[in-house]
This record gives sequence, structure tokens and C-alpha cells, in this order.
Amino acid sequence: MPEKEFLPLPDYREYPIEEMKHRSSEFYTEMKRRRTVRQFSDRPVPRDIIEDCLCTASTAPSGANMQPWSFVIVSDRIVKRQIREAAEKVEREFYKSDSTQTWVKALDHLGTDENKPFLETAPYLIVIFSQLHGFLSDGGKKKHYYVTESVGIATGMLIAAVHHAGLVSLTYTPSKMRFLNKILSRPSNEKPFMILVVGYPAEDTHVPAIRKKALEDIAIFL
Ligand code: IYR
Repeated sequence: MPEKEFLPLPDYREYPIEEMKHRSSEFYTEMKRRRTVRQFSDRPVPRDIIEDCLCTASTAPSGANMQPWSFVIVSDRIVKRQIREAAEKVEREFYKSDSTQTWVKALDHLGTDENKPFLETAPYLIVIFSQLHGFLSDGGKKKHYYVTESVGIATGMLIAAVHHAGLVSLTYTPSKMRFLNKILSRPSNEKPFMILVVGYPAEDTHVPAIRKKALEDIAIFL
């Protein structure tokens, strides 16, 4: 068993109340400018920016600090094309299947369809995998806890970091995702969680006219 080790809380900063009010409201103002974008420019983005954003994601809390995530950063043209072809194949099925028509209708206002050109245009596809379990040094399974919650939190922090850096992203979940293990040679303990498409918006990018719910409609103070 490893020894328990505790440190004095490092790096915490307390701010005066007025400064906290300013910071919380400034952060909200900054975050509400974020929009999910589906039209990407092919303009390159320096890799160190993406690396910093991934390091931010890696600071996320996780169940028992297992950090049950892997990020595969795809910038290779050929691999992006393979992902696009496989994704469009599953999306064609999704958009035409009788069993998903209620769902397809619910997406109508977003203007999505089976064509996913951004998978080739955007400079980076960050493919996020959940590690359903890890491995012990003897090769046995190491249990992971709250995997979906943990990977969701890390992904949210990645989205915020990408926005903060001045780039845009798309949270893209192909209708079936196991093809990503094959294309990216990931082991079977890793389950695709999402493709985060990252880059600059295309010129004249349009986004759907949608609104976020008001505070009164989402928060219950007791
Ligand atoms: N994966 C499909 C369908 C889709 C699903 C959800 I939930 C969305 O918010 C948007 C689309 C697609 O990306 O087209």
C-alpha cells in the first residue's frame, strides 16, 4: 500500500468579495460568448496551444483520481478522411432509420445532417476515450470509478480552455463510435466518448439561433 501523503493546500488564492463578484461575472461574460460551431476553417493552429488545453483538461477531478481518459489528437489528413468516411456511414444510417425519427426531428433546429466535412477541414480532431478500467502492474484489471462523470468534467474543461485560447469547438458524437477504436488502434478497455473538433471558424460561420435557459429555470435555491 502506498503511504498517505498530504500537503498544505498549495496555490489557493482568496479574493476580496468585490473582486470575486467581478471575477465571477467576467468569467460568465467570457463563457457565454462560446458557441458550438459546425463550419471550420482549415487554418493551422500551433500544436502547443492544443497541448496547453489538454493539460488544462488533465487537471480535472476524477473518481479516486484515476484520470480515466485518453485523448487522441488527429491532424493527419489521411486519418481525418478515414474518420469522416466512417462517421458519415453511421450517420447515413442514423438519419434514414425509422427507429430514430423522433430523435432526428429533435435535431431539426440545429441543421445537422449526415455530411461531416468539418472532420477533414478542421486542423484537429481530439478524440476522447473513456477508460472503462485500467491495468495493474501484473496485467490484471484496475477498477475505475465514475468514469462518465470524470471524462465529462475533463471534456468540459477542455472545451472551456479551447474557447479561452480563442478557438472554437464542436462536441461531435457520431451515432456509433466503436469504429474509432479500429482507426486509431485503441485497446478495448477504451470506449469512445466524443470527438472534439477544434480550430478557427470558417469565414461567414453561422450558428443556430438558440438560447440557454434562464437561471430561474435551472437553479433551485433552498
Ligand atoms: N450524431 C448526429 C446526430 C446528432 C445528435 C445530437 I444529441 C446532436 O446534438 C446533434 C446531432 C450528428 O452529429 O449529426
